[in-house]
Amino acid sequence: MPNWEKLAAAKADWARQGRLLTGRSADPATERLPPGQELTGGWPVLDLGNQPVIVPRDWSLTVGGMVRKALRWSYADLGRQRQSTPVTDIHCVTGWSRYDNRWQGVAGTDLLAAVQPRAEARFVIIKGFDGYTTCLPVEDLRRDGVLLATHWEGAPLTRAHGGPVRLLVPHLYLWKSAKWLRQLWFTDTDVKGTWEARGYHRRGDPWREERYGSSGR
Ligand SMILES: Nc1nc2c(c(=O)[nH]1)N[C@H]1C(S)=C(S)[C@@H](COP(=O)(O)O)O[C@H]1N2
Ligand SMILES: [Mo]
Repeated sequence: MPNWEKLAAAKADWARQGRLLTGRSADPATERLPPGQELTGGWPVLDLGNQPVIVPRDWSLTVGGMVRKALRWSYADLGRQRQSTPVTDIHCVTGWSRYDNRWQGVAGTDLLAAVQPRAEARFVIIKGFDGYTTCLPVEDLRRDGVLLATHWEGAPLTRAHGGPVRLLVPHLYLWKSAKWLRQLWFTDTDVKGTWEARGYHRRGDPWREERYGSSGR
């Protein structure tokens, strides 16, 4: 069995077992560490195990679907957009959180302003160059700290962490933050991605412990 299938099977088991669930939700305004999480100083690497080699010259992002202005940005195009430098915590569904990450890139709000999603676009399907997919409500792209990230702690994002460009959605579990970002596709339907199809939650809010499958959707 390839390694990623072992990981997928293990993580599907965790979803069935409800691993790490405390049964408690928390208010991000008063509790910095979401329920069931542990603080880490390092930055673990988690992915399907086939980290694509993409040099900035070969990277581009396509954005399409239900938008008024579909676009394709090269790495240089991305660098010409307004740059944002949020500092965010990150939270992985496997149980670790890391505080105070300094990022640089293009804010989700600036991307939305450029593509102008149509009113019927309610979700965005996100694809990575390794074949990974995930899906989010469009309004989650408007939140503070959401970024097409090119830099972390003042240096270009490493390949292991999704360089040259990854998505960052810091208010949701990190599986929504696709590495080696390739495409954003706006749609009217919620589509299950790599982990959502294996028992993980459609939205993934750490303070609500939305680790695993949501009911009624
Ligand atoms: N393209 C891609 N993005 C991905 C993944 C992946 O396998 N492929 N794994 C996700 C998961 S499950 C996690 S926890 C985070 C891990 O990011 P890190 O390796 O930078 O910590 O990336 C997410 N983004
Ligand atoms: Mo993950």
